[in-house]
Amino acid sequence: MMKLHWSPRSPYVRKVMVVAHELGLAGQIETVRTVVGGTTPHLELMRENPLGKIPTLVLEDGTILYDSPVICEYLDTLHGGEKLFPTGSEHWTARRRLALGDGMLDVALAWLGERFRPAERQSAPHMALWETKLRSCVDALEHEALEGRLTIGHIAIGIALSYLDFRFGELAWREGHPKLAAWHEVFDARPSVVANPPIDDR
Ligand SMILES: N[C@@H](CCC(=O)N[C@@H](CS)C(=O)NCC(=O)O)C(=O)O
Repeated sequence: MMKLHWSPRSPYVRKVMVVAHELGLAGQIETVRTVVGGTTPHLELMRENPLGKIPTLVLEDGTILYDSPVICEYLDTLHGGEKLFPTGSEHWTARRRLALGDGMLDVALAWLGERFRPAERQSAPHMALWETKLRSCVDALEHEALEGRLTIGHIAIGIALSYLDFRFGELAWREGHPKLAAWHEVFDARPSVVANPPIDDR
């Protein structure tokens, strides 16, 4: 078994788990609930991943892999079917979309962290900037042709939009984005996505 440092709150972990399910590999992964975040360093995790971040994957031979794009790409080497990281011209589109979805998560997590700070120490200009960026991403995504076969780019974007639902419902990102909303509804119903719901467990 591989061991995955895991949390039901982490969208990066969720992306890895959706990939594992899509590829039929979920049964080969033991998930270990690992609590990170806040200001307390997770010293034990840091021995495996000096960044102290999840997801971190430990292979059977002790090899350690992070971050989530690296783990997803590794899992994609473990099967003989159609690849989530395509080759040829599709490769760069999938990669760029992966960067876009992950970038949205990076912005959303920065914003979420700011919200957890005492109100008097929160930076309104930063929060306004992060909101503008997320809205810009959703606007751009409305014009992405996301139809077609599933790639890692689709999974990253689908997970990022679901994370907006989970933590930033007030953004109401579907408003004015009917194509994207319709695409996401189908994504959200995939068994791999349904099997890995985000849960705020503390
Ligand atoms: N680029 C990383 C981001 C991972 C990440 O930031 N994970 C969060 C949890 S959602 C984390 O571990 N935060 C703890 C910390 O930054 O100290 C990836 O794609 O895996």
